[in-house]
Amino acid sequence: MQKLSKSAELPAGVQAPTIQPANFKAGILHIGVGAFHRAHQAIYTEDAMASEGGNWGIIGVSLRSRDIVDDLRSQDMLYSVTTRDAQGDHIRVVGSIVGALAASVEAEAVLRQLADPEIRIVSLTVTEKAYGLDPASGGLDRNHPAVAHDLQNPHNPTGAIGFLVEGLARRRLAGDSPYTILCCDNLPSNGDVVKKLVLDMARERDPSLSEWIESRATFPNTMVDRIVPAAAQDTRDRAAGLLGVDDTLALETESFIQWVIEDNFVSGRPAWEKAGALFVDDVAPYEKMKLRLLNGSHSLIAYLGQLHGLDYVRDVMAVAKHRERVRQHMQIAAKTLDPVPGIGIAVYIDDLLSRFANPTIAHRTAQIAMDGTQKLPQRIFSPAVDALQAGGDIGGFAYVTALWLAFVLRQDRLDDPRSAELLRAARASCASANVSDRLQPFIALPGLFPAALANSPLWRNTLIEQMNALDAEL
Ligand code: CS2
Repeated sequence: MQKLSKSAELPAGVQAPTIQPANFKAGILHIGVGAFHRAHQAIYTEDAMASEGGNWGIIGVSLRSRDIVDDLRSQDMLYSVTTRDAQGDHIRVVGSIVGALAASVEAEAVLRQLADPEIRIVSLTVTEKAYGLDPASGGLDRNHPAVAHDLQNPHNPTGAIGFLVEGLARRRLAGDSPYTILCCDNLPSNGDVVKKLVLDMARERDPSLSEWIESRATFPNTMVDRIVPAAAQDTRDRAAGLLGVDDTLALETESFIQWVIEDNFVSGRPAWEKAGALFVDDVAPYEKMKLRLLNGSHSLIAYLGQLHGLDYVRDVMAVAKHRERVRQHMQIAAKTLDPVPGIGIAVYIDDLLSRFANPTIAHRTAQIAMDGTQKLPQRIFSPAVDALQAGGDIGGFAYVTALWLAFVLRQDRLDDPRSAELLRAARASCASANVSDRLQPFIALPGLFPAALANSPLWRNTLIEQMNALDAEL
């Protein structure tokens, strides 16, 4: 079958790119051009350019995979996104990506783009673990492989923070303005977090570089939301059926999409509000709501699914007692939130329950279960700390933590940057004779639990109770 390309004729019913990519120059460099970015920011950007113009084409950079870059090049940077829900399928071809680079083999080309003043925004979706954040200090983790490498080799970076800093250093040397750094990963205060990491790394090179970045660059916080499962062969087959051509990069997602952003850009931005993005002064209440209600429940669903042999989120939601657990979890997590302007929490919760149950979306519980050490702090442990301090209900948060530990205890290998430590702790835990000692090897892992939990007898006892209850249940 012929491949998707700019000369492919798209059948009626397929929404063609809303802009002519060739008419737009690049203004954004995006690091992490995976499924989420392509089904979220790339669409907002295309719609914003269609509505208000502006040279905001995206150069998609992949830090590790070359395949995605090769695939984009072989399809003239085009790919399709199908939204699926009760209303049926709607497919569009997206044209906002105007170039692609694989940083592992084209690092200098990436740095040249970062140094080019036409690039006014550098955005990122590289997943939580790629930043090299030390959970205990909130600063740079010097043992993180990319951080360690980039501190030693600042001019030849391999990691996200290293590229950002070297790009900014080149701008400063040339007398140009810095770019806005826009983190779109699911981290609390994601802009503030990345700012601290960038400043930490820059300070190691040259304190005056760090001062320049601090006074000139901006790092708006953002909340991003859209459920975008990793594509499977089914996804590509369905897309080929609708497009009449092959699309190696085809994606499927829900129709829901949300982006809340702080409006603090150094040299302009696309008119993302024309595409539905919400600009606010403070993203924190939105992001807390999303991380604790959506992502926290997602982790609950993922471990329930993994422990009960349920492959997809929708399968977990189809079991009444699990669905009820999820609803209860959202209700106790909602008690830890601040008021969110313009959003009714009860409606938000109902919407989440139906989004998770969407029978047309095949979102693997295994995908969400990955990287627990990177996800649970903001999704489960932080609300647990808030609930503990407010004398509230911590049982639900202890339950998700116990599910995660039960999952870890049952694995021979784990997808998690701290897998070796976790599996060692799991072996020690299994070997302990006394049930109340089973938690200790995990509590002893540095920075795994926030101190407010690790040092709380109430939290530890509740967690042990939940671990024992689960043993009886599983
Ligand atoms: C999920 C998120 O994989 C995960 O951990 O919880 O990717 C989730 O689907 C998105 O944040 C939804 O916006």
